[in-house]
Amino acid sequence: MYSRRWTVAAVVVFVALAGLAGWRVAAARAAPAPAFQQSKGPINVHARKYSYTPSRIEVEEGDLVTIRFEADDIPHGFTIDDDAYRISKRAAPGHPVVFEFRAEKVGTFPYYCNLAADPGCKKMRGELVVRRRR
Ligand SMILES: [Cu+2]
Repeated sequence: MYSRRWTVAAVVVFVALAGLAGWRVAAARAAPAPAFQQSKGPINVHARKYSYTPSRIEVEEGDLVTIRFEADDIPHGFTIDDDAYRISKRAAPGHPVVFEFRAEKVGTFPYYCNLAADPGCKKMRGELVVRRRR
């Protein structure tokens, strides 16, 4: 009769082998593409009363994302509240901010303007979509 310890060990070995096999298959399929995509140049995001252009940013998992954030009329913010993406940037007209991050978490993450000077800013919404890499 197998002890509980051996059962656990067998499961660990199985998971490790399955993971390794899966990784090999994925690596072969992905052939020339690097595991992490380099930045494709900045994504320009404009903010003006009271919206973002674009209001949807789509990237792929693993991308190094560079955003150039520019306010066209009054100061605006670009904030994402998430454990994976803690971003809070502020741009004033004529003073764009450029920042980058690694898109490590798949999902849809809202961004918004957190500046309180103009109450209309509360309406500003966009979404960052990080697609799973195939
Ligand atoms: Cu704003």
